[in-house]
Amino acid sequence: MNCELEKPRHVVRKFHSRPQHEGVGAVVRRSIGRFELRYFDPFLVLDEFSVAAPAGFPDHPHRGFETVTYMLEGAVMHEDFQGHKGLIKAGDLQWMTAGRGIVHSEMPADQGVSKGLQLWVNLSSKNKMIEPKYQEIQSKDIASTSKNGVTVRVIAGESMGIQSPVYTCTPTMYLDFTLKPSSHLQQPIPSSWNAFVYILEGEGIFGLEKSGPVGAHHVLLLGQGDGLEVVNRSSKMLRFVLIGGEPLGEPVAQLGPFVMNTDEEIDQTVDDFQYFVNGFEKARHWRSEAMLD
Ligand code: FJE
Ligand code: FE
Repeated sequence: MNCELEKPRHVVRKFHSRPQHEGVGAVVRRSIGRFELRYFDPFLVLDEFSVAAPAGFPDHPHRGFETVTYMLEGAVMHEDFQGHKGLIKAGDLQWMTAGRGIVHSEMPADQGVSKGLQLWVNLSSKNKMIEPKYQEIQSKDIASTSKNGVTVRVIAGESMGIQSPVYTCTPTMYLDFTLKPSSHLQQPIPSSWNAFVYILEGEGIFGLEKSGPVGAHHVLLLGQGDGLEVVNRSSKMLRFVLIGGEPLGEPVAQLGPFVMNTDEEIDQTVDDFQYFVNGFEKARHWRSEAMLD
């Protein structure tokens, strides 16, 4: 063991995420953000998405939060109304702070099916109207280390002695773990944070040993404590992400891709978007190349 936890967190809620349709012909398994789990402060959405041309997520706006796209297979072409454009390939990360406003398209750019995770992290009232910003990291540059059968890729925060360069407006940890059969893990998590696990592959025992194994496409909300204990008692690889963040403790007013604190701010946002003001100026004439094809 790399450390000893004093009070390991237990799983307090568990959901299986079934495929549903989103965007235009795309399929997502939504864990956070589904009806039974509207909000897990500061997290608004976690989607495991699968998309193949001609399906995708064509031109749409965001305000008041961040989208974090982590590709698992294939690639997504991203294009926004400021002329920011690029390919997000398998293993790559795009941490997009929409702030006061982004309009963009996210379309598959590979033969076959492109897959990934998209997380929506809420911004505090003081950060909702900041300038949009991107942090983009290629797969080869994502901090990673292995020890005793456990591999971690550090998307945000710190694990096993290594740190991500990503700046998180809302304090956030995002760790991609792979555990070989018979390996186990102890990962500290700040006690005041909300944290959850989403399983990508294989099965593992999370929290209490007697709780039994949980498999792919499940989301596990963790209760109070100072960290997470996981063991892989199966004969296959276990891969999951551990995501945690400091709760904002603020009211949430949401209308689709706009997330503010009050209904008045949502009304203002709808007006801003409709009249191309307060950060949406460039939306007036912009269409993605994907839409012009
Ligand atoms: C969106 C419906 C949507 N999950 N995962 C409504 F589908 C979207 C949206 C996405 C999305 C995009 C990617 Cl690349 C991956 C996603 C939802 O774009 F923003 C709204 N409002
Ligand atoms: Fe988007």
